[in-house]
Amino acid sequence: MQEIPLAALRQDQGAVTALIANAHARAWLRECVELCQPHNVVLCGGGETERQELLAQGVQAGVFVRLHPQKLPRCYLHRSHPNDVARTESCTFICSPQQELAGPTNHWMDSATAYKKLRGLFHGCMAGRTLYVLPFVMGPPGSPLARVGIQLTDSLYVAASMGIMTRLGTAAFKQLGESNAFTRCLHSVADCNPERRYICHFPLDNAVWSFGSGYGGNALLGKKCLALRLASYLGYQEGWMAEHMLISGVQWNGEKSYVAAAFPSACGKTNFAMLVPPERYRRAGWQITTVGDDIAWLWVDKQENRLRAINPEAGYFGVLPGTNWKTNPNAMQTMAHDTIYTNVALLPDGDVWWEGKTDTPPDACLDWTGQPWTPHCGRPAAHPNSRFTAPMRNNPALDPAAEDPNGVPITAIIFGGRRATGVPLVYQSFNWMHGVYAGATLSSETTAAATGETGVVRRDPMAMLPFIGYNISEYFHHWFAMRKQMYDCPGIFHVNWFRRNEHGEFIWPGYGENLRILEWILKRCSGQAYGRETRLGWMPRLEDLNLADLNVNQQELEAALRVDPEGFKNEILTAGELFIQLAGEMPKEMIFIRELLVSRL
Ligand code: GTP
Ligand code: SPV
Ligand code: MN
Repeated sequence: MQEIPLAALRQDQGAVTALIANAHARAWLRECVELCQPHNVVLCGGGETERQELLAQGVQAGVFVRLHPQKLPRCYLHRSHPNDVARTESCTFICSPQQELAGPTNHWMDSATAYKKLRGLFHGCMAGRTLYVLPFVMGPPGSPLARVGIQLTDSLYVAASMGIMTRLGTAAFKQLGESNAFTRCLHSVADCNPERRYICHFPLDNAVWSFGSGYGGNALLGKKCLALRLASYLGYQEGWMAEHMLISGVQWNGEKSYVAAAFPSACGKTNFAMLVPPERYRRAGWQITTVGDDIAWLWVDKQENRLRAINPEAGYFGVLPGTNWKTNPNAMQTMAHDTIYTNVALLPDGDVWWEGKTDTPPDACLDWTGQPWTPHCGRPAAHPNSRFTAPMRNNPALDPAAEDPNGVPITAIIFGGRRATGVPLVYQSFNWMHGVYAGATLSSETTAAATGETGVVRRDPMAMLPFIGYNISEYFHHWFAMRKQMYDCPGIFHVNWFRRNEHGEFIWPGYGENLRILEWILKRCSGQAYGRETRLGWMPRLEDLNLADLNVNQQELEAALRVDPEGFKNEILTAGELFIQLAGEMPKEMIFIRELLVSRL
């Protein structure tokens, strides 16, 4: 951490040049300092000592509570403002001169209007505060896809979190060189007023201005803002893709395969990426390793014409409720040290708790807002969207290729949603085009990851509805066009772990047991498993799945696998809303596939 003297910055003196080795970055920092008028400017150079220093300062400032030093070494609790606990899609804008670029699914603001409004808000907003300069790289350094960003923020929580989630430090300037091609990320929590909250993306200027929120997806600008919204637009222009996908490695039958899976927010990516195989699979040598748990950048390599992927992030910002030693032991181990816990309950001994961590709740604790809590007080102890922020190097199942600049080859793409009824456990699309249709019409119940009502079924194309940084019809076109670069293409599958029985219980046990479905998926991709042709796609019969040692009601399981004609008809009808929304802009492939679906009814 290094203080940048304001006077030296204004005059662009040698001392500043030595610290910030890029003239464009210096000029932009100077502009932002003039605008925000911070009390002082501090450059974060990266590294462990600095991170500990930031965290210690955060404890002093009341931003962090230090947790039990033996049970949770170097772990901290952060309590957010109670109105700042999730992504706020209503305050998220794509800004461009023409609305055409943002398309029908994004909130749009004219760039000139947005800049004017935001300049007004940012003006003087950091008076008396410290501005942290955070240079970072998304992607393994040296990867052809790696991108540099610089975030300016007045939040210590954001500065500490960016140090976990990205490759943070002055090394970013080495990657950048003299180039002007870095994402300008300006951020202030200000007074955290949801009425004055704006997360504005300027795809044409490679910039993000975020005001009024400290929450992950709104404030850690390398993540959803850069690595999904801006990157998806860049990928569209340059012929690659940025997707809301996990990437995991599967060691099986002496082979190593990689899959990428897109599930909407809080629908199981982290859990699937860190899956621990059931006992019988472990004995047979199966192993799952994690490349990434939230975002994938995918491209087609020019030698083999295969789809490959990297994880642009360096850490996990994962959901806590429901996470425990049974459902996700790798996550529990990952967050056992050097982790920031956000909006969980604090136990009297300095440990933390959230719903689902243990079967029995603690007798008493402080809830996520810091109020005394007891089991029957009628409020949750942790916020439903409470999260952990942990470096990926803590993951005992980190894939050896997680840092490989050349990424990993993708054998299968899996789309999945959270649907209580109607949508079967698994099916395989007939081909790439049909798979793109399945992804484009993906639907899921809303979760606590975004503000608003939860449990409402909505269309969430490719799990990217909140993250497509440009026009959705161009985005679909791009998905179809990507096939043309590939010699062979990954199989595309659809899963639903969340179907419920008449008592409202999940039929499928999920978590580690999801490997049984993944086995069928991988075997389908290598021609080793049977698939029955149904209206929806290729589906396993019960006997095509390995269900040994699995304690599931046979009849319910058959029901979970079934496609009922009424449900299927209803899916086609409700997917029609998307077609209406896109009006005349829907790619013709989508229309043809839909016709084929209808004719199969
Ligand atoms: P984001 O970080 O918001 O993008 O979410 P994610 O897709 O990584 O979701 P995550 O894996 O964190 O899971 C969200 C919630 O779903 C947690 O409460 C999990 O315990 C629960 N969950 C994950 N996998 C399964 C599953 O296979 N079955 C059931 N029933 N619940 C699951
Ligand atoms: C999501 O909501 O999909 C997340 C959490 O992964 S956030 O980074 O806040 O977007
Ligand atoms: Mn996510």
